[in-house]
Amino acid sequence: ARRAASSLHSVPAALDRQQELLLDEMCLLVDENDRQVGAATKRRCHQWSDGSCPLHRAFSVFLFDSRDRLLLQRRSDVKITFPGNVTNTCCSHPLAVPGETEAEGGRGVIRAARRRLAIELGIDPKQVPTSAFHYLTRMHYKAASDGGVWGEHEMDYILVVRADVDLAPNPNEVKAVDYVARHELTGFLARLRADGVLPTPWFQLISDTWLMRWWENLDSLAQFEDHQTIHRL
Ligand code: DMA
Ligand code: MN
Repeated sequence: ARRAASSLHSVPAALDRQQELLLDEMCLLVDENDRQVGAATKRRCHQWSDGSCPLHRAFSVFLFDSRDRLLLQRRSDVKITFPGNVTNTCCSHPLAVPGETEAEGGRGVIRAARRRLAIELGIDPKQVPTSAFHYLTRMHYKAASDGGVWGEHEMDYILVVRADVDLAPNPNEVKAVDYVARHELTGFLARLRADGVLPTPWFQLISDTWLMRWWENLDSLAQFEDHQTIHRL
């Protein structure tokens, strides 16, 4: 006989096999001043307990095309943290591998960003040369994901990229992509919210704090580059 539907509630959701393998990646542990203090698995870095998890380095890419549209993604339903949420173009972590640990000028996170733009969205790294990146600033924030099992506690480098790219989204990572014009963003997010699709907490924080000012000044982003301040949000 089939089990009663109510028993589903007591069965923890199995992790997606591909996403589970990625939990073995080694992320970079940093202190509150973004000095590297070690490395730990992606699993360990995102295990939420007592209202926190280990602080690690991360990046958030905002890609704008030549028509000044922002590329947004919806996270796949098998992502371990914030599945199904709408968010900026691409987010991930620099790893404990040669090149990606380099803090100077954001060079390590830019390398990691080009790697993940290819993995998540199928963007050829040649279409996003290092020279197309602007490392603007850093944000230190913390957020629990649903269920209180997983969460984020990151030193997040914010990277703006200006490029026209060809997309081939990886369905294990991304379930939808959209280019959105500046005047469309509020309505676009409101329509998704009405359908139960939430923004990620970091995208919400960055949008609330800076996004429109950058978006209005895409041709003069250098004025927003601040590699000294760490914003605590
Ligand atoms: C982690 O993003 C980085 C930020 C800024 C939240 P993620 O959960 O999308 O990482 P990954 O793509 O490596 O799973
Ligand atoms: Mn993280």
